[in-house]
Amino acid sequence: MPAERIRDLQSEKLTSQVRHVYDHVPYYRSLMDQKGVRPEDIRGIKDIGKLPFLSKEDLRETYPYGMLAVPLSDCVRIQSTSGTTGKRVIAYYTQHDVDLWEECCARAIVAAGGSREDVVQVCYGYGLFTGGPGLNGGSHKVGSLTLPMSSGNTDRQIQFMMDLKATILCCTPSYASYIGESLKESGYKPEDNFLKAGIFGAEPWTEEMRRDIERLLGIKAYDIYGLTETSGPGVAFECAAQNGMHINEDHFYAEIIDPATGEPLPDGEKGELVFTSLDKEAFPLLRYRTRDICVLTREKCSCGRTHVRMSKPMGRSDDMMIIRGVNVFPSQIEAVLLKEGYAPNYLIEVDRVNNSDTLDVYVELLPEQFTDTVGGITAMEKKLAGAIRTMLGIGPIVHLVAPKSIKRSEGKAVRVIDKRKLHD
Ligand code: DLL
Repeated sequence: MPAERIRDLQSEKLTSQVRHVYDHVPYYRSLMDQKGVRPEDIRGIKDIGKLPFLSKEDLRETYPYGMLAVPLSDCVRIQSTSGTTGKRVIAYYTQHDVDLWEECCARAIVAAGGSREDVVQVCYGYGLFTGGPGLNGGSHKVGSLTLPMSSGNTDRQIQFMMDLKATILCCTPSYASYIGESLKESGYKPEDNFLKAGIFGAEPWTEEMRRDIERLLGIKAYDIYGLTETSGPGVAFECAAQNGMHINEDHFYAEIIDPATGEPLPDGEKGELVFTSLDKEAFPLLRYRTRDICVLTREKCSCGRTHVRMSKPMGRSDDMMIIRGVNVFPSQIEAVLLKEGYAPNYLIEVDRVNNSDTLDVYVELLPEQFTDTVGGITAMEKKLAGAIRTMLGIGPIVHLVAPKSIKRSEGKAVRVIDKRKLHD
């Protein structure tokens, strides 16, 4: 669709979406009222800047049902983010919303060369995480044979991949790399498998990692982006040009803003990505601040698609990290330390070794916790690591260190050392 027609379509959808949200979500209505903006003031995309922003804090405030825009009985599904302590986001879907989401994922699969002739192996996690269900639904829509593997059990992944001749692999880039290494260790060469493409996302990855994975698996590796708040994966995806991800603009309107001032920035400038879902029914967020830092471009793409492209996320405007595909806030780790009776003197160290994330948490003992039996310390470390694993869903290595041994900062405490070079 030519760009002008897309804009007309977006304007049409936005005006009715704003009315829908205003009429059914009292929380957003009061935000609009506070800003002095009424649904009739929004006549099209040109007016979108008049609307208030939403952020994770608003979702926390309204947990669990406050953002719902339809009766609960119209909803058929929820999905949710990892993490607890009020950071968990619950997304609701009507059947229409599920269809729309799966359609977006189907487009990603087709853009990666998928068709009904393909065998799509989905090893994103199934369950509350959106990765598995999203790509699973997209693959069904395309008519491909879908292998609902979920993540883990790599030996079984490899067995199915080889026996059923999987042609498209969907998982996080770290897991793709791990599968590639495991194939190699099992004696397979890249040309031995039947894969032609991979659709990888949910965490930052570099061009270098792309080349590694492509070489290891003998495939073309495509990026896919999304977040639970907007449905899940499929908000944007790469085409054969592998030069930015096309945003499904007929369903999601994208803006780039200055994260400090909230001012909109022109195409080509780096800033925070903001999404408005134009036709979701149950959980239709308007001007949702993703905290992902990106650049948008409307330059013509060689694939012929006219949808705007986003760069790979280049960082975050908050302190969220993605470790082994799981969203982690330092405050979640701190909450566990306090609950387990430790002082909040800690350091989180994240690294990426052989394309796989490592998480080490250094925690100071209180003087009264100090014990000189090695066994005692090891048991305490194990217990704390278990409590953090329960909170995050991924396990750290905990190092209990002597009281006052973690360097104090004179300004803002430095809690995180991220040694991964995630952005090119
Ligand atoms: O990660 C949805 C998803 C599943 C996307 C499968 C792609 C594939 P959340 O758990 O809510 O949703 O995490 C969303 O992950 O704000 C980004 O910071 C990050 N993220 C997602 N895709 C990419 C990507 C899913 N391709 C958060 N590159 C987002 C870099 C990504 N970061």
